[in-house]
Amino acid sequence: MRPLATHGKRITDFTSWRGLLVLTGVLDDAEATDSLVRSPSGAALWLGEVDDIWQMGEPRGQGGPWKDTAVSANTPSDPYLMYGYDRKELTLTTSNAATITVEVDFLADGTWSTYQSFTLSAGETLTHLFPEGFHAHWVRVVSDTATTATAQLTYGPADQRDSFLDWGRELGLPTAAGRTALAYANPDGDPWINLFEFIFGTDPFTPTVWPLDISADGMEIVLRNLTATDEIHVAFESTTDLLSDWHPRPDLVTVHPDQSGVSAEFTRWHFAFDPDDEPVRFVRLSASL
Ligand SMILES: [Ca+2]
Repeated sequence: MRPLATHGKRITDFTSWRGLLVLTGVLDDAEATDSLVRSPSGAALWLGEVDDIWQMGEPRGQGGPWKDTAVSANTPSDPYLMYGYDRKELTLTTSNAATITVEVDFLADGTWSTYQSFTLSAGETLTHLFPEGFHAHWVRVVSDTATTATAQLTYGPADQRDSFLDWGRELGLPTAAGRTALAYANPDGDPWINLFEFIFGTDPFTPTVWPLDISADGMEIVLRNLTATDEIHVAFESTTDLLSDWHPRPDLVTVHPDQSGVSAEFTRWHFAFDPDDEPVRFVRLSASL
């Protein structure tokens, strides 16, 4: 058993047909290719080779044999699959001081070898990165002490998720039509399309009141921390007379000194006004995919 790909696609059904692999869940706006068969009603199927699965995204995942699990001394956990993943990181936590030994079964033949033992104090969390190129088929853990412990593994590059689509899926928003359709939909009919609900961290099903605080010296707003892989670009733009062009003004934006009440995935920003030499300033927030 080994993973071939981790894809994040919404595959609702699959089958084989005349030696081909057939998948459902084609995006409404997917480009026409030789692999797609579309009916007059628009429903589409993907037909390809089983080996095409290798191209759908490097295997990755998170899980493990223990999660806040009450464990007995010297009793190995269930085996957990390790084979086929590239980067492998282990997180161990224990409520009581314990030595937790990681064992691996290299060949899936039931022969367990000690990989390494980790001695943890009560309440300690330890993270261990397996060496590059280390491969085994199964991994399990065993504690020398009865305790409540967690052993979780993070496999593969963690940065290939689409956080915007993940956000939509978790909230039950329709995501089959892709990022753009998700971004522009506005199920609660407030002034904010889903793209801004994602950036503000607001509920796309409940109309949101004006999310800005404005005072004499500037504007405050809490925004989601975006990375390059999110492929969402946010800019503060400004003009002093509405007649000239809007200009991005990153120079006026600073991290607000007060981050109270702001969760780790967000930052409160301050967009500065200067009432002395700029009696009027218009500000807008732009976002693009
Ligand atoms: Ca909305």
